[in-house]
Amino acid sequence: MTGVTIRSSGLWTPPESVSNEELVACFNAWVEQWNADNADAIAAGQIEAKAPSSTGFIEKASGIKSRYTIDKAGVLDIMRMRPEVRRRSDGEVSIMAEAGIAAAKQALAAADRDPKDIDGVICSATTMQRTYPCIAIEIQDALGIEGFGYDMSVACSSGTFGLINAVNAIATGQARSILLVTPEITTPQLNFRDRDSHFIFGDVAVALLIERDNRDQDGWAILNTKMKTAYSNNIRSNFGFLNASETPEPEFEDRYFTQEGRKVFKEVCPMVADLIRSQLEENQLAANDLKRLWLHQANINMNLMIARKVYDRDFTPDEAPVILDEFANTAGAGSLVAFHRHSDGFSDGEKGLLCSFGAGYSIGSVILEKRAA
Ligand code: CO8
Repeated sequence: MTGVTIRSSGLWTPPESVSNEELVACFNAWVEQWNADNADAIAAGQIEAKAPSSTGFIEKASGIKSRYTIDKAGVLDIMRMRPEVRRRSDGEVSIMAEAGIAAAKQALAAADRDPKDIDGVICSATTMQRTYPCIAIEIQDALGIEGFGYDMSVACSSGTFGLINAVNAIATGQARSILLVTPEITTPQLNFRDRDSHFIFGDVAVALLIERDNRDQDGWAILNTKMKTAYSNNIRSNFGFLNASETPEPEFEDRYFTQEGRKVFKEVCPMVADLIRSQLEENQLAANDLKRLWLHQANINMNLMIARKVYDRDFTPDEAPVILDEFANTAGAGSLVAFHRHSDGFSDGEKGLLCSFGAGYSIGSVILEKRAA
């Protein structure tokens, strides 16, 4: 379609990760303490006792076994239960930029490219740690890239929507090459005292180098892109710049991620399967033409259901790889991390599909074809 290629990818993970066992032990210790502190009110029927979490539930309901975090000690401290982040001066590189730069450097090295080869940086992530200047421009500056950079955000579809923006920029001649960076620092946005969601997210950064197609070099040609959004409050965060001015003042917890997980599951799975099937039809492709689906990584059962609907047959783990066990949900980065980790074994001309889905609702889907030099 466009003469655009994903040339390479890069990944950054924080050095520390938290297992389900560690997370649940902390949560349950906090619950025990909370119930003891509120024993009289609970006994009087004024408030309900809190229920413990369980590793068995988490693994079965989500497929998650561990998650990376920027600060394990803070997450597992029952007096705190959120990462502790040292406030950096304006002269220091920001946390999101630092994570993004590490992933971007890996993508550049993998393709043997230099910052002078890059025309623009798109930083696309669920949330930015500040409003301005753009994280993308900070990354651009740190890498010594001429040209432009901008931030964008479409929750869990941030990675694919960012990729599609990069594809469009190259296809229209605005740029010859773009670095897409998706740093997802999610654990500070997660309420580790909420039993329904305390296990869901992890921190990561992923980067893609996107260039004009060049058949002489390895890469992944973009055959087609598709985006869909449909408004829903079922996944929401009310964190924003108005919070400090709002009357009445929002609760501290209001800044966190919340969701109606069951509704999301029921509503999003058919939307995604329908979109992929119609995209394949529009491109005269059959599901069996796809060697692999790199799906958004929110929940293993969602991925199994969507892959089953798309392939309309049993499929192997290799056809729809899952990275939730190690990474948990990494929001907009998930499908790109699955691609980064599992893009081996393709011959020239074989195809795969990258697809994200999540808050908004939003779906971003991209058909790729392997170019082997
Ligand atoms: N331990 C033990 N039991 C539990 C726990 C727990 N931790 N939590 C809930 N339970 C219990 C419930 O109380 C319930 O008990 P009962 O049946 O007695 O009432 C039972 O387990 C079942 O509860 P649920 O129905 O809630 O459980 P589900 O099977 O639906 O699983 C999931 C919950 C895993 C959340 C599942 O619904 C899910 O993953 N849904 C899809 C959600 C999804 O994809 N969301 C996308 C969000 S990501 C996104 O879009 C990006 C947003 C931006 C990210 C920002 C970064 C932070």
